[in-house]
Amino acid sequence: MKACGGSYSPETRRKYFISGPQWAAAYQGQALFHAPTRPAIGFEQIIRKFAELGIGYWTTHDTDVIPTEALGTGRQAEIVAAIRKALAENGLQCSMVTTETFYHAVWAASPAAEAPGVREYAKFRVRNTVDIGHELGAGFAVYWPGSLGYYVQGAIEETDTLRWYAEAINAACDRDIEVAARKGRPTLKHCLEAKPFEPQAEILLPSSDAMLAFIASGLLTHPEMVGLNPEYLHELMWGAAPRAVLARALLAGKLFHFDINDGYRLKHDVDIGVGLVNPLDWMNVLVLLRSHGYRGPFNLDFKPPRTTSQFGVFEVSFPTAVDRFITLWEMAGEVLTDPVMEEATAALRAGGPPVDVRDADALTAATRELLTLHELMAHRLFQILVGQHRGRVYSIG
Ligand code: 3MF
Ligand code: MG
Ligand code: MG
Repeated sequence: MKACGGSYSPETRRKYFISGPQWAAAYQGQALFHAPTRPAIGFEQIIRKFAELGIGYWTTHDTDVIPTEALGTGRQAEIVAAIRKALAENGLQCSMVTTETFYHAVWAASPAAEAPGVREYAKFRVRNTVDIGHELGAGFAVYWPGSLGYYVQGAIEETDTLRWYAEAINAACDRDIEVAARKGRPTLKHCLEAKPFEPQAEILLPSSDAMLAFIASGLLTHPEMVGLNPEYLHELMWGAAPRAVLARALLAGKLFHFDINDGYRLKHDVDIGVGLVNPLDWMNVLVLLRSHGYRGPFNLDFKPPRTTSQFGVFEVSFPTAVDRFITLWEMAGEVLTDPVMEEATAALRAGGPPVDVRDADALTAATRELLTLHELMAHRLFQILVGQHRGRVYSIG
């Protein structure tokens, strides 16, 4: 780590709205087909480590720390009090809570299963998560319906399932309005997170765009409270351009929260640390977000590799992920004020010399040379990424 250099101080890291998930730090390396490679670790230790590193926000599933059978009981209240204490002692805030609706066997047929009892249980779970969120001072609630779908075709009716799923989201929003009013707090921002596959084979809301359509479908009683938590890799998984996905969310006013990580197109959910696979695309994503005033949260939803030790999780995985994010964010700021990019953008927007706008051939000729700037701009972005714009050179002599 010393040889790598370039680390930001915890004080600097705390200035960014970067959150550390309980589940990412506690991940033991037990991916599908893999046994764990790291020992278990509790929330007190994780919160303390995040504080030392300068990760100012903590996020959690309802069942990351509270056992499923303790949800909604006095035991939950005790655990939530212990979490509040740990957060306060370490100067951290809980920014987001999320309901686990994919792991427990009760979700085998999804949180919107045919059985009315399962659906009532799903409502209990999301309402209870809203309660926990308000107790912990969170501003966001996330829903990842990873089991909303099927393995075998024709058994479930998609329109019924989606209506039933909407009922759970409506229950969460109604509870939120009630609790927020009682506590004198703002309501939470409810964020849907899409993933195209895994763990369910076919997923009913597989992309952020599908979720935008769901939010606008008329099924939600409070669509204004519901937006998106896109995840960078989840969009790559179906072959999308993440920046274009984010642009569509921004236009709809629905970019509430963002899960940051990296990985490969059209592959499974490898959850690699932000910027390790696609740093150029990541820089460009942050250019878009900065230019539209999005300032977070940025949730580190990655998985420290199985080859990284538990010591390495806190000495290498988390600090390097945070520092790459900060570097990419600052580079994105440089892109926005770069004179070459500014001049090229202005020239492109000015267009070529005036010609008859009904004459396609004349228009083509007028902009032909100008459009070479697209490739020049891509080259300039690469130079900014590797520092050549500041005079870093590689050639000898
Ligand atoms: C799955 C995910 C999830 C969600 C989490 C929050 C474990 O691929 O990305 O992380 O982000 O469930 O809703
Ligand atoms: Mg995620
Ligand atoms: Mg994921």
